[in-house]
Amino acid sequence: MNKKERIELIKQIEKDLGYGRFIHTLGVAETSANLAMRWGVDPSAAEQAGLLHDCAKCLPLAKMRKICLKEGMILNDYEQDSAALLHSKAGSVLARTKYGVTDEEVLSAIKYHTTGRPAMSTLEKIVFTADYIEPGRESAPDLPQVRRMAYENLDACVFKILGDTLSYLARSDAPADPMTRKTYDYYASIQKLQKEN
Ligand code: DGI
Ligand code: FE
Ligand code: FE
Repeated sequence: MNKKERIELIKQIEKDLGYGRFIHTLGVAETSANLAMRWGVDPSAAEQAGLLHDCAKCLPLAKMRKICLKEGMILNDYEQDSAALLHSKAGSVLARTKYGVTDEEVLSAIKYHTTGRPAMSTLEKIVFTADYIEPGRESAPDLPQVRRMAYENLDACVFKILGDTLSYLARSDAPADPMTRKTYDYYASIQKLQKEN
């Protein structure tokens, strides 16, 4: 994004989101850019992904479904009825069609920001993590520790977030998407490998 595109995007996002969601979005964008500086990826791409990660969040579920289906996406039974899961997929479509994003890495970071996926790119891990640790978040367990981990060991941080998310879903009787479990299992193996070496 150049300077003008950045300003236009922030203006547009402010219009399209509720104010609370907009403030969260700014937190995720700034945190993503900071993590990008720490982990050696393009801060501008990270900021763009952060700004757009929840761009579909304020749409009705039926609209999210329509956006995904029009794109030929096949939705599983968990996604069909869950705005919590669908907004990231619909968001990646809107980022391209409505906000003109062409960078596939950015689109993918938006698409997987809720469930993650095995073997995420650094940018994907950054947006996934920034969403959880941005300054406006307050309810997650061990936040000070998770925030520090994000700057020390990104894979360990992603694993911790996935574990805590699965516990939270179990406590709330919400079904975990198979992708969230698969991502957890993958990062569990990565952690095991890192500890062995
Ligand atoms: O959109 P945000 O609220 O900023 O954050 P998010 O995109 O990470 O979505 C968070 C919500 O999604 C949170 O309430 C937990 C929920 N979630 C995360 N993984 C899963 C999930 N919900 C279901 N049903 N299944 C999952 O695997
Ligand atoms: Fe989200
Ligand atoms: Fe978010």
